[in-house]
Amino acid sequence: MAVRWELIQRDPASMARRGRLHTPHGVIETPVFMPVGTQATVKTLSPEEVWDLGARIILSNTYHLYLRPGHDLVREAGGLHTFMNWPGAILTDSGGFQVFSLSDLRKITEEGVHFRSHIDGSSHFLSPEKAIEIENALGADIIMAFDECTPWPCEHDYAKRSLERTTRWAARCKAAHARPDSQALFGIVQGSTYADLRRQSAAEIVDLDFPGYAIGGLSVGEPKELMHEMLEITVPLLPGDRPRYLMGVGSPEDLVEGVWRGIDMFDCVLPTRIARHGTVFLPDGKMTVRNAEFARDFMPIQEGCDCYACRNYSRAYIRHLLKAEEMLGLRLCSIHNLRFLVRLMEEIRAALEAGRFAEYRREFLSRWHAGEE
Ligand code: PRF
Ligand code: ZN
Repeated sequence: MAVRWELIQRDPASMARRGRLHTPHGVIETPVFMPVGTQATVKTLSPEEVWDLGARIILSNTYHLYLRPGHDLVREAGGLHTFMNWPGAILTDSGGFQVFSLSDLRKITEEGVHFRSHIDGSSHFLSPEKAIEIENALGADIIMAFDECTPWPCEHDYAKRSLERTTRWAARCKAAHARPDSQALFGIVQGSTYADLRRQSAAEIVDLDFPGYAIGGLSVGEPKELMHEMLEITVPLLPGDRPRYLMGVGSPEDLVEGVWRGIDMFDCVLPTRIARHGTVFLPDGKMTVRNAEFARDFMPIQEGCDCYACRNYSRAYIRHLLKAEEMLGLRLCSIHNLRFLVRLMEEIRAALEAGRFAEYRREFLSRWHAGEE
């Protein structure tokens, strides 16, 4: 079955829309947040726990699974879904970001990227063809083109040469893709924070005709206003009948602002990463439950939250677990943070359906910013 995105509703007040992503592993309502399972596991949680908090699609990584345990082994296991026992949909990133942020001694050529593994220093080579071969073997429902994510800031001249190479690589990815009927290959727009380069990249990538489009190279240290500006320039250039994915974003306010500007899909390590430091999302900003002030606080992390952690445990108990370096503490904070973002997207979809997303956004942001500042 081909992966297909269906437009359900457009918001008259913004660029936001609701849709449905049909995949061989279920139908996913969009806008959607995808928890990250880099090593074929959403850190500290079982697939059942990820499913129970409402996630129906997760992200995994070509770079990591290629290095360890190897894509041949995953294929032999029957693919990533079977290997990790995840019944929902999976999207794999191509390595076009991780190879630049994690590996050592990179050398980029037209052919691809030579690099050394961050695990054992061994030498490897990733190219558009190799990345697609790995993604075909992993068998995710959505696979990403192999791109270069430029750092920020980045010279205009370099960003232009890089995005043009990313376009040539995208064409090579499309040609190398062996399973277009069961795995949707998404193109990625680059162009750093230059309006002209974002327009050029969007035009070139759209010209290659992908079933979905990602916006890469953002949330890499640039000011938020620049990210918003790049979204406002790029989104209108993407076809309205295809899903749009903002890679590696983000925080609760980034999700609300991204949906407002026309984004349908997000992923980010933030909820699970901050959980490991004992930091949790609340409607009025982040809170570090590990702090001493919560030692005798017998309230749940968030009053009224329907997550497993908040239904059963107190801040005082979770703080104790974190201080004692007990794994359950990390698990409970991760469950709460992921449920917070999954529920945020449920609320956004409901607000869109009811025609009150503008109001929802205003109220969410005023509360969030009041707490964060
Ligand atoms: N490219 C790829 N993966 C990514 C990014 C990108 O630009 C980003 C940037 N925020 C996160 N993950 N392939
Ligand atoms: Zn909770």
